[in-house]
Amino acid sequence: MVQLLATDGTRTPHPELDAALAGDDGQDRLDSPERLRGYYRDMVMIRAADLEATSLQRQGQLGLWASALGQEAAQIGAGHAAREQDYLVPTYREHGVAWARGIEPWRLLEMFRGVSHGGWDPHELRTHPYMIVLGSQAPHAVGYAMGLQRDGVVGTGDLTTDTSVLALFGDGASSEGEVSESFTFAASFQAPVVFYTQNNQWAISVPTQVQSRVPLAQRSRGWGIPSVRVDGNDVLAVLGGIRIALDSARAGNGPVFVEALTYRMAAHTTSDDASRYRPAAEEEEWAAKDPILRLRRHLEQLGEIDEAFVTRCDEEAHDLAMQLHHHIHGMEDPDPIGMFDHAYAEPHPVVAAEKAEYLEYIAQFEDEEQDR
Ligand SMILES: Cc1ncc(C[n+]2csc(CCOP(=O)(O)OP(=O)(O)O)c2C)c(N)n1
Repeated sequence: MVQLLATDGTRTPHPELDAALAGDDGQDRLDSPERLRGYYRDMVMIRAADLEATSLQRQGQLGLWASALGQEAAQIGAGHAAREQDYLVPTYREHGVAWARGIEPWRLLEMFRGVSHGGWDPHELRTHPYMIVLGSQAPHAVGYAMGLQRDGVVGTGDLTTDTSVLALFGDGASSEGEVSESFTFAASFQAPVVFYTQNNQWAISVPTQVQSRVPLAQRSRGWGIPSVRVDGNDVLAVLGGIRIALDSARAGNGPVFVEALTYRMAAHTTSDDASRYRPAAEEEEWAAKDPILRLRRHLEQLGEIDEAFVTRCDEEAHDLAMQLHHHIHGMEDPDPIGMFDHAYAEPHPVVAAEKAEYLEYIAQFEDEEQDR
């Protein structure tokens, strides 16, 4: 397993990843103190948003919340490893990835409230809408990547236009047939796609050992897809590992599989009680490997963080949580008729007929209202 930051924050040299973290010619290193502080702030912000979302669900303001607690490094590292033009295909738990791509957290919460049909413009933010169907990310990503090949934006040598796709899915989803089929197509066509599994150890109540008898990273090798396992609680290992994989794919070398070993610190969702199936000792063991604490220790060792910065991050995170709280509490219910407006870009006779029928249906309640 590739690790650059030990649990106590000590950095281990790694020639290949260190070179990847050097960044592009004429630009800052991806591990410069300023950027490290940025990743720290990102992780603190997204954790605060996550905890607030859980509270909002408990207050009846969200239908459900899938927490990414503990996976902040695996997500912030991946989000920043992608270049601007890359296309990301996320699951339903990628709040850190979304943050790194510039998606405001309230857009995620609106979806979990059930009042938004997608949340953001996937073309503008180069990030696909969340998808809850396990494994569906993989064929979407491969198809998109094959399209990029046909558009001629792979392997030209221009890092600002050559494009890769990052397909995100969980350890449980990696057992889905769709992922195997996607490996086949990606390998056959040498598509510019990186498959990325955050192995958070549990697929609801099923542990990873039951999903696979070998480390997940090995699974793609039968397809001839090279793979690497990185420490998912080490933001630099994730950042470097995925940057190398995406750059290799965009250069035309075909797909890569990256497994990040991490831990889902919370329950599967707010509908789940992890204490029913997960030993408390395991949770404690992983709490000691907290990704935010690890980066903070590293910054302390470098002498590049002080109390004032930590306090400022905490205050900003608190403000973000309060903004989310007020935004969600103050939300009006959307007009239900709006759901027909976003099915197709252009008018469609079936949707038009359904809309007319629905308008007629809700009109009867308005009549009843007037009669009363
Ligand atoms: C095709 C499909 N089967 C089953 C489900 C129900 N389901 C939702 S999440 C989940 C577990 C997923 O675990 P994993 O892929 O490890 O991702 P994690 O939730 O841990 O991030 C299941 C079985 C689903 N959403 N889609």
